[in-house]
Amino acid sequence: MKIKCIGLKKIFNSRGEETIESTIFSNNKIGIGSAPSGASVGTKEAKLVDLDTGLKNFNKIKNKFIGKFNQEEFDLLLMNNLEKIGSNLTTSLSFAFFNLDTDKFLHKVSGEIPIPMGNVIGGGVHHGLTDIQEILLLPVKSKDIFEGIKTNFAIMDELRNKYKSKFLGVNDEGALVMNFSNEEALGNVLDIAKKYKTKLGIDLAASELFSGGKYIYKNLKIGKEEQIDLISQWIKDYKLYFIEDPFEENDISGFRELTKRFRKKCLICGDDLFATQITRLDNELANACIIKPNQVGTVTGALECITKTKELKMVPVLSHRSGETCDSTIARLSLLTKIAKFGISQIRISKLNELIRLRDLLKFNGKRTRLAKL
Ligand code: 2PG
Ligand code: MG
Repeated sequence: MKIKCIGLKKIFNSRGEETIESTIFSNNKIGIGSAPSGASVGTKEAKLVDLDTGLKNFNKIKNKFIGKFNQEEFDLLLMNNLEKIGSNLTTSLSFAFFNLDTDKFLHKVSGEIPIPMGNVIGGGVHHGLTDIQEILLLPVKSKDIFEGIKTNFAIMDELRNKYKSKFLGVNDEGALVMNFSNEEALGNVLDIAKKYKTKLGIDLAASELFSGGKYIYKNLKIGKEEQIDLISQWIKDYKLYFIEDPFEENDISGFRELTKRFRKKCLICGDDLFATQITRLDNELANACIIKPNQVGTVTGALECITKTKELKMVPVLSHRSGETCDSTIARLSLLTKIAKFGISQIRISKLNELIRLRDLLKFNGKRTRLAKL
């Protein structure tokens, strides 16, 4: 791919924060990409640089990016300059390059569309009342992607209507803010989800709860051992099938013990733990891995992590961030994974609708499409 010109501009994400949109011009093609941003950010994520500094530094080296590249070469050049330009720029530029031509990528994928996993109740640092950052729905019995998205919306609607007086609004990710304790939230969602044959998950984002050697909840302060017991109890009581970051990112023994106990029954998933870095992957600590391209900084880094995750017999989960734009690159990348964690409502719908579009495109290319099975 021959790059003729690159344009960068500031735009806004769903939280009203500034981010970068990159436009890359090739011979007769244009690729556009923008970077999301997290609120519960792991310490192992690719380096962020203040946007204005990143832009200033990129302008000094922009010429190096004009010419002929493939994705790996382009991304390597970006990573060599990560310290100066930051992951916001590298991600948006890498997405833009990828979007110049997605035909080859789409020819390589199977017809499997990932299950849309979305958070119905939100809390933690994404704003909300529960300590649990996300209560997640996994419509595993849905026939196809359209039905899966519809099921998540139906459960969300039913929950809001049933508990009208407890509904306080929506949070950063468009999830409901409900006046429930953690256990009430889990129990009430489970009651409704059961009717729709939908499995439940959580993202505890536990690094955000951990301080001074303790996990600190609104009404509870516990040590590492008790945390393992609490999560084990929740898995049993609320039939949790997916548990993301139940421990802070350095609580290796917690991850190891929970995975030992439950690896056959459910997905124990590392987000801050692995930070989409292949060198951090370990299938004794978890059997699933969150893939967030901006944690590693490029499409190439994310693809490598998906491949390694599969080699280790772990389940890769392509995920959005809490601050998002309408960029739908991750919908395309998620075709290599079994679960797409894109939220349910509001701006999140841009990526979910892209999955519906991709389903039809793949069908048009002669592939037999189906929703992934876990
Ligand atoms: C997470 C994400 C997305 P954030 O923790 O998995 O839901 O949140 O982007 O704030 O890290
Ligand atoms: Mg997470």
